[in-house]
This record gives sequence, C-alpha cells and structure tokens, in this order.
Amino acid sequence: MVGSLEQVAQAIRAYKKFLITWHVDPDPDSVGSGLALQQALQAIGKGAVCVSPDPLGDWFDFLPGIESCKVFSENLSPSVDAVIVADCEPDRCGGLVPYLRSGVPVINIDHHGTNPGFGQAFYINPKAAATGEIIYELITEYLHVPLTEAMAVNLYAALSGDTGTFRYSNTNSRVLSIASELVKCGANPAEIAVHLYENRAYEEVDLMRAALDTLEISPRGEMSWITVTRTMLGERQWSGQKSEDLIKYPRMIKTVKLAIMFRELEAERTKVSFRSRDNIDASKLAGLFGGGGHMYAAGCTINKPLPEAKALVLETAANLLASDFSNQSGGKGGEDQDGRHFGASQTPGNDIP
Ligand SMILES: [Mn+2]
Repeated sequence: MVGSLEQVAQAIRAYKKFLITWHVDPDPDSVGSGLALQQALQAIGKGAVCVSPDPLGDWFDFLPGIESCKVFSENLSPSVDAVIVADCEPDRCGGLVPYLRSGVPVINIDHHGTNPGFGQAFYINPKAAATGEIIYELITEYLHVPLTEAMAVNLYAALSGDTGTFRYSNTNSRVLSIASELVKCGANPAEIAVHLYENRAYEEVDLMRAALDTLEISPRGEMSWITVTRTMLGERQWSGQKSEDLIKYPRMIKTVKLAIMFRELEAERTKVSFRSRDNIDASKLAGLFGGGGHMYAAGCTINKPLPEAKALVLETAANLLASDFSNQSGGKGGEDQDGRHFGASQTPGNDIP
C-alpha cells in the first residue's frame, strides 16, 4: 500500500472543481469508480466532470450518469482545480497525459501494484480487488457521503468488473460485504450482470467465433493464446469488453496457467494481454515488455508486427513458465482488464486493465 486515503480525502476537501479520469481502454471498474466519485463530490457541493481518454462503447450505457461523461478531444480545456486519476497511473491516460503533466494538481487512486503513486496526494492499494472498493471506502468512511442508488450501481459494476462478478481470486469477504451494502442501496445484481456479460450484438459474438478459430495451446497445455487481427476486427471498435469476452476462452482451459491474447493494433504495434493463475505473475511478464498490471491480469504493447511480437512473447513466457517463475508467492490482487494497467491480483481484465 502506498500513500494514504486520508491524504486523498484532505486534498479533495481542499479543492472545489475536479476533473476525474482513468485509463485508456476503459473498463467497468474505472468508469464505475469515476462516476460514483463524481456523484459523491457533487453531493458535497463540489464541481466534478468525468473525462474518458477513450470513447465509451455502449457497454457502459447502463451506468447512471454516463451521459454526463465527456470523451477527451484535443480542444478540451478544463477549468478545474485538480484532477483525480482513478484505476491507473497518470501515464496511462492517453491524450490527457500532457495535461496531467502540465502542473495541474493530481490526486491518484488505484489498486495496481505496479503503480508507485503519483501526484500531490495518492493512495495505491493492491489488496483492493477493484478501484471501486477504494472509492467505496473514500465515499463512506472519509467523505461521509450517504450512498445513493446511482453511486451503488456504479460501484457494484466496478466491483463486478474486476472480480469477474465475484469469481476471481480477489473476491473475499470484504468485497462481498461491500457488494451487499451496494445491493441494499439499490444495485440490482441480475440486471448489472446482464449488462456486463450478455446484451451483445450479433457482430460481437461473430467476432468471438473468428477469434476462437485462432485458439492455440502449448505442447504441455499450460499456456494458451488467442489472436485478433485488424482484418478480423473490421469496422468494429475495440473495447475492454472485447478483451474480457475473448481472453476468457484460453483462460478457461483447465490445464492453462497463462492465457494470452494478441491483438494487432497497427502494422508494427501489438497489444498483449495476460491472465494467469497459480502464482504465475502476469505483471512480471508484462513488465519485461514495458507493461504492467496485476499479478493475475496484466498487459503490454509491443512495437513489433503481430507475428514477431507473438514469437517473442511466447518464447519468453514459455521460458518463464519452465523456470521457477511460478515458485514465488504472489500477491493478491485485483483484476483488471488488461493493459498495462493492473495491480496485484488474479485475472481477467483489461488490458491493463
Ligand atoms: Mn481496476
């Protein structure tokens, strides 16, 4: 754990107008946390606006308050006193990075163990299953804001997203007891699960069919991977939702300890997402390629064409799996979507996430 939540609360009390943002490839934890925090700040008379670095697909439409959320554009000129960066380090905020480095006060709240903490106040707790768990604590115990139904839905979606709806190893009694409070405040578990895991357009499921055709497994079965090319994606927009929908297939194979998804971003850029279990540290593997994340959910971006990136990662991963890579005791963590964002935890998520 780095920094302190009290320090974060003090910084929040000190300023009046906030911009709230999160990582690229947003996921339910980042967006739900941001919206709940926005609503809590407004409840105590602060100004707050959420700005997503990337477009929000319709996956997030059910989150209360999502219509007020802006998407970053070059001509964005926020007049705020401070920025709150949730669920990642500031460098993962895409187009907002120059602004975050411009000297504006930054408050950083996250659960990715690879985040050292940034800004004038920060709180990084890799033991939190989701950033939503930290936001819950901040809202209820530090800011003393009564939870509304809107905040409850957003926070429940956040916890659900990073725990695979209470299936991953970061699910514990605290997470479940917070979820119970959120349900008492109006979050509907069945409805939220439908929004997160069903409600897909035919084209989305059709993409899963194409991706499943690429599924491969290592000779000993401990590693499996799936590949998404630009051709397969076609006109579809990528989203964290697709990461979760696709990487679960290699991950669900019973012998697999390391699931990988390769995604062609450009001719010479490849996104790699990792999900692991049994003490295999995915964030360590992602770190070898400049990425990061959680113990069981991590990711990185490699500036090489897809076939080269794939060969490099598969060889490195096989060597690590063969060595004592798995013989360390790992942390616990949250899961996220992959990406270079993630903390210590167990698996799915975002790409850093
Ligand atoms: Mn998260």
